[in-house]
Amino acid sequence: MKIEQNHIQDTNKSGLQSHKENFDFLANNLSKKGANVEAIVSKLKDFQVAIPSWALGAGGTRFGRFSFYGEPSSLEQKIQDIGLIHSLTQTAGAVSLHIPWDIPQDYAAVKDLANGLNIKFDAVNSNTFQDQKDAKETYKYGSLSNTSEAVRQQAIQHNLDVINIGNKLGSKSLTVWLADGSCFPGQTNFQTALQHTENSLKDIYKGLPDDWSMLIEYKPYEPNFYSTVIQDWGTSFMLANACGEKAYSLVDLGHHLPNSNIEQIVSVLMLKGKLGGFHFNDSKYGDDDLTVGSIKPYALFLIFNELVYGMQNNPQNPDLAWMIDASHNVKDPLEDLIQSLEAIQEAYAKALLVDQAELKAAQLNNDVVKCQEILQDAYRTDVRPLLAEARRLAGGALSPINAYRALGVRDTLIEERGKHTVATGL
Ligand code: AOS
Ligand code: ZN
Ligand code: ZN
Repeated sequence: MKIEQNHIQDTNKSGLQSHKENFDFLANNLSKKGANVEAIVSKLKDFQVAIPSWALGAGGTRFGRFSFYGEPSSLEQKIQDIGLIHSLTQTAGAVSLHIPWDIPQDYAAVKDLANGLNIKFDAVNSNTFQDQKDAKETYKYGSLSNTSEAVRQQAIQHNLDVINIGNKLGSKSLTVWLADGSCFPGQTNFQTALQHTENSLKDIYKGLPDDWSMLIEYKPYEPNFYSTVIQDWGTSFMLANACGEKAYSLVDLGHHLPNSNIEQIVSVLMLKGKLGGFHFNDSKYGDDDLTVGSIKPYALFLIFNELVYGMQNNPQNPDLAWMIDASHNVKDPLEDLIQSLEAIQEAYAKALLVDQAELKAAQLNNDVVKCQEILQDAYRTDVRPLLAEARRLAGGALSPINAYRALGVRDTLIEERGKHTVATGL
């Protein structure tokens, strides 16, 4: 299935007049406050977030998995699904592949397909947290940190293979997330595990093309429940520094202990030029991978406020690889992704509304109340007409969810692919 431009325009028709009124009203008010509305809308239009190939099927837990029907069963179908949400939102112009779940059979065909849908290949993800079919060594007791040299070599080689695959598709970064750690005190030697990990990462780094970056993800626990080798941003930052200038930390919103000040982590990493990638999701308890903005939208806004500040003030930090890293048990995965994209754009738009000069002046005066007023005034603004306008200008839907339903996308996918489908991957 492909969504044609004229179908999107048809679904937009009935809402166009009221959108125009809402947008003009908001734009007027914001302009009076000194905001450059045109610049904000154009920034929203340019902001693209990668969709990971594992987010397109219904998720699940060890307690069960319920199909949503019509799920993609090949890499081509996954890219087609991203094409569908991209045509409606104009925000999902990239895919992040997971190897070995998504090894292309025919590279030229996969590239052509993505090209035709305006989808780029973002970071490629390696997988050393599962044993692969016919693999000689097992990752049961770790991969890059394993006490066995043969296991470490196999995991290093896998990462080099992933770089090679990504290179053929035009990717420019490798994301390394390790499940390595221990479940019980005494099970591993912390120092040895970290040292092995550092050396292994350095070996992978040696195989990184010049124009590539390596993104090192951290996570405090799960699947290991006592210790994780790369447990926090400090460890990831240290490893990135040890590897070299093309290595960066990657922040996943779900990978922090409760109440961590993620916006401060983002800010420090950007100051040091070491924030390379970002995984969006939301959570109540741990790495819940819920829809972005569904639980803590204010925290998301505060994080975006630091991201925007960093993008404007930290030329030492590279452009970030943005990705949604979510999974869901009870929603249509495509609707879930549309909601996540909307929440990301909303937080970004609100952060763009913060008057940085005014905030700085209030900070210099130690006017604590004023500082809070400035942030909350931006946060409380209903920016949805700005998002809709950015989408409209780019040829997308005024309301992607409504259009998705009106166009009967899921029903068509079920017709095409059948009811009893199982997506590959997680
Ligand atoms: C795992 O918790 C991490 O968030 C990874 O980024 C990602 O979810 C994993 O690589 C998926 O396979
Ligand atoms: Zn992640
Ligand atoms: Zn995660």
